[in-house]
Amino acid sequence: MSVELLDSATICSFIENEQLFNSSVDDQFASLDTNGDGLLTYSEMARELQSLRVLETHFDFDEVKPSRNELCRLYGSLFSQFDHDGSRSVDLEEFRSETRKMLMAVANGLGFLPVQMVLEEGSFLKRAVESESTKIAA
Ligand SMILES: [Ca+2]
Repeated sequence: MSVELLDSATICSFIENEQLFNSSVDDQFASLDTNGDGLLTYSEMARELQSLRVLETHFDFDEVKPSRNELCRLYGSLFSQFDHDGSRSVDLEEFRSETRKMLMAVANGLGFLPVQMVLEEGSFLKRAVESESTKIAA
């Protein structure tokens, strides 16, 4: 984990770089798909859902700790956001489009002022920051 400065432009340029974005999403999908059947079940998604939860707490100003039941409900509703056709599993197409939507939402929430965030190694936001810094170096 590292602390990075993030602004909406960084996230937007990451999403707009289709090749980089798709390969990042594909990597993430493959690492979550532990049985390699090309579909993510709820339990395979659990790790990703938890990292989204971490994201959400950054935007949560009142520090209310949710109960276990509330967390289950939250993960369940996040999962069904990904599972567009309600098949109880998430395919690559669904994963791509929902990840894009969520990153857009983060970008909109950030606005123009950079915000410091704790980012996990290999997370989408971390990749966005890395791609931005290599662009500046180049
Ligand atoms: Ca699977």
